[in-house]
Amino acid sequence: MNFQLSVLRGLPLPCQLSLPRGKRPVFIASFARRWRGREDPDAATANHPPCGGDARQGRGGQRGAFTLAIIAFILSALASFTPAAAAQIDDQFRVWLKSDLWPEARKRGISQKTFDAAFAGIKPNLKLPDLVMPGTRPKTPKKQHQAEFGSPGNYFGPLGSVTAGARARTARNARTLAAIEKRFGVPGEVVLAIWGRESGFGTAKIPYNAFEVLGTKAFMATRKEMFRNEVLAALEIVERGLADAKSMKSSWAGALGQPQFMPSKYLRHAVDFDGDGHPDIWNSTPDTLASIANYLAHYGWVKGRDWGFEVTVPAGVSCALEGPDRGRKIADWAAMGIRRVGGKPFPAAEMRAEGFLLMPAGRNGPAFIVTPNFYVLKEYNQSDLYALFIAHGADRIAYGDRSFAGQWGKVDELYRSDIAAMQRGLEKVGYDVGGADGLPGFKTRRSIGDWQAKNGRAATCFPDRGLVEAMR
Ligand SMILES: [Ca+2]
Repeated sequence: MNFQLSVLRGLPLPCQLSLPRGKRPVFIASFARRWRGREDPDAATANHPPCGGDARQGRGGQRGAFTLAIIAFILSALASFTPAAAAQIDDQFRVWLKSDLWPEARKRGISQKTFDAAFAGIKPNLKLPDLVMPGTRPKTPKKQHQAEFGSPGNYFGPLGSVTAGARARTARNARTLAAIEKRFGVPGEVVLAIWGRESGFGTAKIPYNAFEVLGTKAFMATRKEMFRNEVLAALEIVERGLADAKSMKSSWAGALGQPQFMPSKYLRHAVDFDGDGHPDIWNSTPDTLASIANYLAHYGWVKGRDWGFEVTVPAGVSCALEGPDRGRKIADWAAMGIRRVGGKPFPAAEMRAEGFLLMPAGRNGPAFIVTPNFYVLKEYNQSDLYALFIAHGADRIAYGDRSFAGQWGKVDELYRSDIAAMQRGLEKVGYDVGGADGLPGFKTRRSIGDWQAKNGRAATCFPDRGLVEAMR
């Protein structure tokens, strides 16, 4: 039943059958055939479109029966239609595998044996999010599937379980973590925080077959090309004997194992650290922890540098100065009046090095001076809040629980489509928002601040309803 409903969610209703013939998806055509099959002049539904404004309702007492007949018809049509539609998508998927994906896989050195093993019994999983039914157009998502760009303060809810879970595992993994820090230069608490955040230290269920998820998404997701590369990388993992196809479990987004690596990241960064020759990020804790550290090392983790510091920013320093491309010596930020919270000075070695202003909620939340290591954390997940969660969580694991000194203010709840519209408005008047994607990243935040200052408003560097309205 769930399966049928999930198929139906993505389907146009019968009133949308009048697509141009060339663009009509196969399964809609089949629905149309069935619909036409019911066009009996004697039936209550005769000449009556299933929805739309042309319903002739002049039949008085027949109206109730008419409505019931419509409902009965739709229910029976849907009941018989759904499995057929699903079967047609399955067929299209098999054709795509054979005639589209397989030739490219073969060119990349994947054997028939590997390909067949990976896709044996695999059907598209139509319950996955962000799918585009064959022959239809993607819709702009209104709801946020992932929490990273929601209300900033809410993001830190799971911090307690991550820090407690990490502390409970520190002693048990102390030798491994020390060996990892020695080899990769990444502190154990950072690795633990990522492990906890990504998979609850390996306790989270990672239930999907990676080939089902990646195959479905490469076939029919909004970002097909990205997933096509990932499914090919997943095939390479099997081809090289690093993992077998059936044990490659992933999230609904196709991220593998306890560190939640996409397959291409696995190929580049997963390492064997327990000595059995296989980088097993599904079952081996040493492999999982070392692979996380190796990932960060590859992206340039600077050994011996902190990730950053919470600070206070004087009113005279613009929030629009934030961003990884606007670095200054931390001593220069200090000279502008920026201070660490709690009264400690910046460490002397850090004062001489480069730092960056970070204000994830603009003037509406805590502020930070971060180091390049913060941006290495963002390579794991392109969200300031994610990186801050890991960084702050690592501090708590190492130094004990403490909260941010700054308060996360209340922010207007906005849909991504609202923010995207505001971003397009800013783009129209010449601001760089890093792409109108509905996500308030640093380019959007500082462009907001610059626009506000130029238009005589208080610079908050964060989207709000008033701004969305002003940009319409
Ligand atoms: Ca291993």
